[in-house]
Parts: sequence; C-alpha cells; structure tokens
Amino acid sequence: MFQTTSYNFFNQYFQKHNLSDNLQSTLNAIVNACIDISAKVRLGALAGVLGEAGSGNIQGENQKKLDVIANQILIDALQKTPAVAGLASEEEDSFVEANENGEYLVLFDPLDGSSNIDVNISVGTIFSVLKKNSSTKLCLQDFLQKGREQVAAGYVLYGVQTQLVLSLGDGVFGFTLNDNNQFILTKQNFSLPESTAEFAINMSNQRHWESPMQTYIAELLAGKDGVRGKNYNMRWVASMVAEVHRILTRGGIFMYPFDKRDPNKPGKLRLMYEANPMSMLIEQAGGSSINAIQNILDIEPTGLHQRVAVILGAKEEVKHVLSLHQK
Ligand code: P6P
Repeated sequence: MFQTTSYNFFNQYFQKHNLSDNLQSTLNAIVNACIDISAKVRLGALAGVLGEAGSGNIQGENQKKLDVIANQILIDALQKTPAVAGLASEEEDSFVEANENGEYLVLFDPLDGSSNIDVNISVGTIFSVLKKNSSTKLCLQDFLQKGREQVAAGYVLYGVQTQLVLSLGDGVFGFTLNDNNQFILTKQNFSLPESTAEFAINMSNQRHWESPMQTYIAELLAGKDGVRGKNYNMRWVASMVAEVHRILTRGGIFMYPFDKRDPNKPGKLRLMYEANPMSMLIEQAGGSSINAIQNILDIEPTGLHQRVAVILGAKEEVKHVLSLHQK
C-alpha cells in the first residue's frame, strides 16, 4: 500500500556497534517508515490527511486519519522486513505477525499526540525493539518482556525539525532529517541534568491525583518560599514525544500520574510502546523513570495495552516523588 524509503541509515553511524544485519534492517525499516510519515505530516491539509478517520481503536479513542496512515506505513514496512517476526501497535487490538523466521519484535505508537495534529503542534512516532526469544510460533508472551529487555528504543519527533532520537543501550543519539530525506547526526550522548526547575503535568487533573502527587505539585507551586526553595516553570504540550524531547534537551520532569477518574486504570500512558521506550531513553541519558513506586523498566508486563503511571526525568525530582509516595 505504501512504498517506503530505502535509505540505509545504519551503515553510516553504527559500524562500531557491530549491529547484526537483522537489527540494522529492523531499525532501517522503522527509520524509513518514519521518513515517509514525516512527509505526510508535513503536508497536512495539502495531502488531505487531517481530521478524523471515522474509526476507533482498542484504547477507546477516535482515530485521526494520520493515526491510521502512520500505522499502515509502519505495518507495511515491518512486514516487508525478513528480520521482523512481528509487531504490536497502539492502533491494533492484538499483535500482528510479520515474518516466520524473524528475530525481532517492534512495538510502536505510530503517532503519539495525535490530538495535536489538526492544530499543528508537534507529534511523534515512538518505537521499542525486543528480541523474539522463543523459536515457537509467535504468541503474545513473546511481546510481554520487561522494558529492561529492550534492544533499542527511540522516537521520531515531527516538530520544527524532524528529529530521530535513539538508544541501542549505550547512550542516546539525536539525528535531524535534512532536505534529502537523510537523518544526520546532530547530537551525541544526550545527558539529563540531575536537578531541574521545570515540570510538565496536566494541571486540570489536579483534584483527581492521590495525595503524594498533590503534595509534590503544591511544593513546586510554592516556589522559593516553599520547602523546595526555588521557583519552578511549567510546560504541557500534550504530546509525550515533545515533552520527553524537551527534557532530554534541557532537563525537567514529566508526570502523567494515576488519577481517580478511572480507578481501574493505573495511568493514561501505555507501558509497552510509550513508557518503556521513553524510560530507556531517559535512563540512558542519566535520568530516572518510575510509576511512583518502582522503576518502569522493571515492571513485569501482563498485557500489550496495559497502562502505567509515568514520572520521568531529572533524578533528583523523581527521587523526591518516590520518597513522598513511600511515606
Ligand atoms: P492529556 C497523547 O494523547 C498522550 O498519550 C501523550 O502523548 C500526552 O502526554 C498525553 O496523552 C496528554 O494527555 O490528558 O493532557 O490530553
């Protein structure tokens, strides 16, 4: 359905990593699909890709046209890649088989923050790569691995620039898409400051939070007259990819905590293809990522679309949030 780009990104940058051919081709497929998604996102109304798709997904969300388009571009690209055994998407009820003898599993949110598409605010693709450890027919259990097991994680931010941010387990690298549709290395080893004076949370949910989170945010709002002794700034873009990119670039803490609107949901964000890949990037850049009581990367998954509370970013702030929840 979609002819994706065939640019070989990994030959240029990761020779010293001795990446296997299978991992290179898996990551190339993701990168090339995102280059094609970027072209569609950038055209917006000119490509007739804005607005609602008129369908819903397993999350109970109305899909945007670009959600569906981005999802299909990634599925087509990955199913054409022999190294990929299967995939899981926010937009697909269950996992999708790719190639019987494939070695890798790719989990993704094809277009995170899609409520921002029609108002021209940054959105992004988030991806996570796991090894298929079993030699038997692909099954759900193959996907349900802790975030600590990820082979690679990253995102492509369709923002002022189109940027790829990626970790293979030894640091976080940033690339910017040039006008020849090639990603050029523009940032090596993102490093997150241990402390920060900038937080990101949707304040409109304040009355629904549990008391430790209420206490923490009240401390930040009290500024230099409060227990933290400094003033804080706030940002909320409503695109996790944009928030995480800002935090990787200049520091900060991002929170989507549990709230009492739906007590059966531990949080809004999804563990397998949002929280886990972002947590790998944040930890690789020297930050922390918890669900308020434990490291997100250590959570034993029980479902493909399970949700999780997310508190990630500056080590000092995440540690303080954890301490408030342990009282
Ligand atoms: P709210 C986007 O829908 C998303 O999944 C994340 O990217 C973002 O951080 C969050 O939800 C925004 O949620 O409730 O503020 O719209």
